[in-house]
Amino acid sequence: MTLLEPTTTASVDRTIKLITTGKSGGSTCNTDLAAEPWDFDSRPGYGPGASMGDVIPTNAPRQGSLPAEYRDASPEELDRRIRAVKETMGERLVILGHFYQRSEVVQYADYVGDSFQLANAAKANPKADAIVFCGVHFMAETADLLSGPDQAVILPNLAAGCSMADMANIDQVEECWEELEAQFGPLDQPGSDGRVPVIPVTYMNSSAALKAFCGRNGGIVCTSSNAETVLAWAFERGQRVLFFPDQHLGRNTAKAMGVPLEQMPMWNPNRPMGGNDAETLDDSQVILWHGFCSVHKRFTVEQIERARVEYPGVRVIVHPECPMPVVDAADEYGSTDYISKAIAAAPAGSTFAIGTEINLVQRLAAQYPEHTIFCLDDVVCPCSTMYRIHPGYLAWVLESLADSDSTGPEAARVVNRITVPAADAAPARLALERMLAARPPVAGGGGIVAS
Ligand code: CIZ
Repeated sequence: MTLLEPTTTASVDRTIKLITTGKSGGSTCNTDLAAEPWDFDSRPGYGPGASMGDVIPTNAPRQGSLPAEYRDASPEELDRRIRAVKETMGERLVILGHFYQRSEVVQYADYVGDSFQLANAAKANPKADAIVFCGVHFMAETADLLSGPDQAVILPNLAAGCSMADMANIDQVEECWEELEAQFGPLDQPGSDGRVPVIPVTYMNSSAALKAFCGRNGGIVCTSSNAETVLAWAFERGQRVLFFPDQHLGRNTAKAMGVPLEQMPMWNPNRPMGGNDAETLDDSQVILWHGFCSVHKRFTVEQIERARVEYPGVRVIVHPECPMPVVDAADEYGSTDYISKAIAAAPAGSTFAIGTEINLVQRLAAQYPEHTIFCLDDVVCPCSTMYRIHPGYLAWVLESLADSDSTGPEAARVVNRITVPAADAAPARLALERMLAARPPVAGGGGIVAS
């Protein structure tokens, strides 16, 4: 877990404001990024940024209007109010900040890390009544699964979803499972090799309902740090894997393990049999769900070629949610944790071109001034759902907690609590426990060097 300096010097928000007001060169993927997130709470959609072209589900959680006192407050006033609640609540409050969160919010976080590290931080702080997760919805759900029943996990803005997680919903996955059962016969019956026909594997970036589906059906969860170990676990138990929602993580990982591309058909949930014929499915080893991350989809081989021309000797590291040609063209690929550790371990004067979300890249560049670190994509395009969290929402959820604190728990005003329904919680935890048993966390692990 990285504890960052409490600084806002690395600010994507400030970069965006400078660009959109013409005070500096460069470009952003959307001029709406200069607006405040509450301007988007009354409209359906992911908000400005890399996911804005994605179709938001009709039942996606919506955030009600943020009270004017928080919308109108200056950054200095919000800072004073947030720090006052932190001071009053002490260890009864834990604030978690995801690597991709804006620096103006991350500066208040007690822990900064990836989704699974942060869910574990919630678990490691049993004295905290309130865990405020400055990340996106599935991350808060995971924290709820791992934290105690009396701990409230709070997402400051309910519109902070994840477009990739939304690309696989439980109804679609259950339909897919029925179709696979029609194709392969009972999916819980091992064949002559002792393996069942299909093991479902879900990426951490998925709803708790999908994690529960995996728990109920002999499946498992993976992170971008342990996907190879988890796939190996699944192949020991199954003849093939159904991998959702991110096709790229599934493809990049399985390819590195030697699975031929022609044995990785894509499952399109809008087409019968996912758009495949029986023979293709019979021959498959990994069935890849048609999902992707709109941030990582922006990275291209041309950007890597340009970086190599402009910075001879540059070390290119990309995230495994990037498309396969980008991963193949990079020097290395790995999770956010892998990227952060690779930079921390490099000799001074190294140059890095990084293919992941810009908030993390800018913060790493500020944290390690002895290196040259830049984002492969020179268009500033943050994650649109992380963007929905702003210090104004953080102050609002914290002051609501502090109000309830002074009048007793019976008057609790815990706003934006995220709770996984009881029926899903136990099987979702089972799928997470299988992941931990498949690969107990090892400090420094996680990266795979591309061949
Ligand atoms: O698990 C996470 O937090 C994400 C989004 C990716 C990663 O590599 O850490």
